[in-house]
This record gives sequence, C-alpha cells and structure tokens, in this order.
Amino acid sequence: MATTFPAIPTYSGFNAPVRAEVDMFDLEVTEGAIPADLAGTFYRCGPDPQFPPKLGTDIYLNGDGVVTMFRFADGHVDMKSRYVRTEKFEAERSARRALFGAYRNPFTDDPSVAGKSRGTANTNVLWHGGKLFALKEDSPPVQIDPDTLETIGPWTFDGALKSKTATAHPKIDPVTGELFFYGFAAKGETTPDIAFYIADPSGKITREVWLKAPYSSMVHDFAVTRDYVLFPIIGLASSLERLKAGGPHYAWDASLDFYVGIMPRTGGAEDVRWFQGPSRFISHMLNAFNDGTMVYLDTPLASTNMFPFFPNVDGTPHDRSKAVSSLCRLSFDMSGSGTAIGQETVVPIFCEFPIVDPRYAMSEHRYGFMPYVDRSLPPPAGLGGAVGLNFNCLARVEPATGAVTTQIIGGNATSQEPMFIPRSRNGAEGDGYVIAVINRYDEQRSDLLLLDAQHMDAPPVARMRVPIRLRNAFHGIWVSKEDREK
Ligand code: V55
Ligand code: FE
Repeated sequence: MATTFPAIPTYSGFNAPVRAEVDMFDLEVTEGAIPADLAGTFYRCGPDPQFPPKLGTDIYLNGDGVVTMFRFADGHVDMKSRYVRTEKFEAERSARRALFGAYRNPFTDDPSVAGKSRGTANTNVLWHGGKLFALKEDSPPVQIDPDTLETIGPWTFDGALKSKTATAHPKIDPVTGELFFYGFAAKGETTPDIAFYIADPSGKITREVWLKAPYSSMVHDFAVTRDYVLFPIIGLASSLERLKAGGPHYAWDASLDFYVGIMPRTGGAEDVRWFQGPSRFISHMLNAFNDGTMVYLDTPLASTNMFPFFPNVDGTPHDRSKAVSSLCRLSFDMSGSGTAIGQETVVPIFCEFPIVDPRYAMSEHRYGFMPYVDRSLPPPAGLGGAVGLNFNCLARVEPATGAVTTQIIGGNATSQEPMFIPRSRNGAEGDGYVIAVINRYDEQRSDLLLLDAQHMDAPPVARMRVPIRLRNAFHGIWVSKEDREK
C-alpha cells in the first residue's frame, strides 16, 4: 500500500506533514541581533503524522508528537527536532502504516495494537525535577533527553501515578517549585473521574485526590492559585456509545451547563464546590489568583465551541461567527454557599493560547501575553493555526486597565503560541522577551521572532530565519541555563 496523505486541509498547505527530524546549526539572523546574554532553550511540541490516517481522515490533534528545541547561547541559536518514540510511533514505523485509528477512539484500532498506549506525546513540554517530558492528555508523560531529544520512555512518577492519563497543562508553583497536575478520564476513556496530584520539586508525588466531574468532557487545562485549585468543565462531552459506534470522541452539547470545581489546595474531594452557569467555552487559561476567599480566573472565553473539528451533538453546523473569544475574568466567592460564576470582559480581543510570566503564576498578574485575531486587518491567505485561527497579532495585555500593546505580524503570515522569557530570575513582572514561531505562507517556511516584552510594538529584537516549514505546534516552554543547572 502506497503512503499518500489525503488531500484535506488537515494535511495540506502549511499543515502538510513535514515528517522530518532536523539538526540546524546557527540559524541565520535577518533582523536585529540575538542578545549575547540570552542563555537557554525554547522547547515546543506539536503533531506531525508519521503515516496517512488509518480511516482515510483524522483531526489535527491526533498527529505524532515532534519536539523542537531552539538553544540560545553567545548570541547564536541552534535548532533540533525529533519525533517522540511513543509505543504508537514504534509500532506504526515497523508496520510502515497507521495501526491506530481515530483521535481517542480505541475501538477503531487494528487488533494487533490492542493494549498498547495510544498516546501521541504531541501537545506540550514540561521541565520538572530535572527531567524533560512530552505530554498528551490521554496518557502518562513521556521522558525525553533535554539535549539529544531522544525518547527515554513513559514516566509514571516511580509508579505513583494511578491515573491512566495526565494533563498536557500542568502548573509549576514559582514559590514552592511543586508540580500541580491532574488526569481526566482517569479511570479510562469517557469516565468522569479526575485524579489530582502534587509532586514535590524532585518529582515525588506528595498528594493525590480523586474527584468526579458533573459529566465526562474534555478538561484540557486547569488553574491553581495560592490557596485553590480550579477544574473547568465545558460542554465538549464524551460518550462511550458514540465511541463504540466509531464516532468522534467529543461533541459539543450546548444544553450542558458550564461548571468550575474549586477545591482548597489542601482539601479533599469532599471540599470541592461546583460553581455553575449556562454553557460557555474556555480552553486555555491565562492565570488564576485569589484575594482571600474571592477567586479570579482570567481566560479567553466564547459563548460556543471554538473547535470546529468536534461536531455539535444536535447536528447543527459549526457557527464560526459565534465562536469568537475575548479575555474574560471569571470570579467565584468561596466565602458563602453560593455557586454563581461572575463574568466580566477585561480585554475585548479575539485571543487564545495566553501565557503569564511564569514567576507570577498563581498570584495576581499585571500582564498577559497572547496571540490574537484582528478581524479589521486583511486575513492571511494561509491555513489557520493549530485550532484553525489566523493569529495576525501578538500582544501584551493588562487585564486591570484593558491596555493592549500589539506587534502586527504583517504580510501573509501568522503567529503560533508565544512564550515568555524572563530577562533575569529577579526582574520585574513582564521584563523579558516574547518568542514565537511565525508561519510565512507565501514562502512556506517559518521565522523565529524575538520581541521585547516591554515594547511589543517595537521592531523585533531579533528575527531568525527558519528555512523550512514548521507545522503548527501547540505549546512550549522556556528552560533557562540556570533552570537546567538547578
Ligand atoms: C487540544 C490539543 C490536543 C488535544 C486536546 O488545544 C485539546 C487543544 C494536541 O492535542 O488532544
Ligand atoms: Fe493546550
């Protein structure tokens, strides 16, 4: 059987599979200069299918994970990328074809891979306890060598991870160095069970709490404050019957309420309070914090599903005109017994993939950094980013004032998720750089863009030429030279 990808948007144009592992020494700098004292590595992770989909079609979220690293030292940057050698990757490489079927649907797999991990390690990267991991929310982390990117293997915290899954959006407490994470569908696909964990700075699990969500759905991200942990439940619901019938894992059910479960950090399942309101869509959180018993969550929020590749459960078509987010502040009062969710728009821009200066995570932040879509600018003529959005701007925003400082990407180009790089360990909040991979559609290649986070509207500090196309990835991290040596 020939290896040919179907001619559908998931595998076409800028999103055509690249299927390469690259070593590139000393990227060309085409604008500005790389600061001589910038020392560390920007890791990112995204899907790039090794083989055409078994069922003839699939969604972008199911490609095999590739980790890319950009290592900065002495005013230069080197690039390296490697596939994560998951069980799925290895089995399919031996067979020279896809053996695993649809996204999170084990009922569509070849019988020869029954019982093997379906994890693709394609969503995010984590540095904790002196180890690097590639993450996918349906399986345990996969450990990677931080210099060679070779796969070491699945990591279950020395066997202490009882959940079958672990989120791709763990949080590190900048004060204690602890890792906060959870698994959803923790007892198996479509189960409503969530397992919450804290690991100490060495990576040893010190706390485990099992809770049940009001219904089984995609719990893609969560939030932590100095005193509380927040689990958002949105109407992207899963169904075992649908899976068995070979259908999609998730479908959007607008009749399901939006819930946020809030648990004291030191609490147990019996302490979770479920706040509740009408249907809302949130995916990636900017940050959360609490002022006494008032809890605040800043997040892009839309009134309906923003993932067009998951159908509406009632059969109606996806409505792109309503799937528009803005940065909102949700509030929760833990003092009484109320369960209402407060909602206020703080920065009215069509944003997603927000990031906070990691030194201010879990406390009140002044800034957020994020890509957004300015619909008054001509839309770039390429395929949208990882979730179909054409991010033609990168911004620093201030939720307290609504202030927005923008870098317009310009030309026929869009930005992927940015990352914040602190200038130093002790600098002020937001003092540092914003780094992002840029999709250049006309040239079918990428740039690496380095901006001054305090002057987002200024010409770039440095623009580095990536002579190949870097497919849309999801998330990344910055690991400074100091972090490595800790
Ligand atoms: C997302 C990405 C995923 C996934 C579920 O950004 C949600 C959303 C790359 O994989 O499996
Ligand atoms: Fe994500």
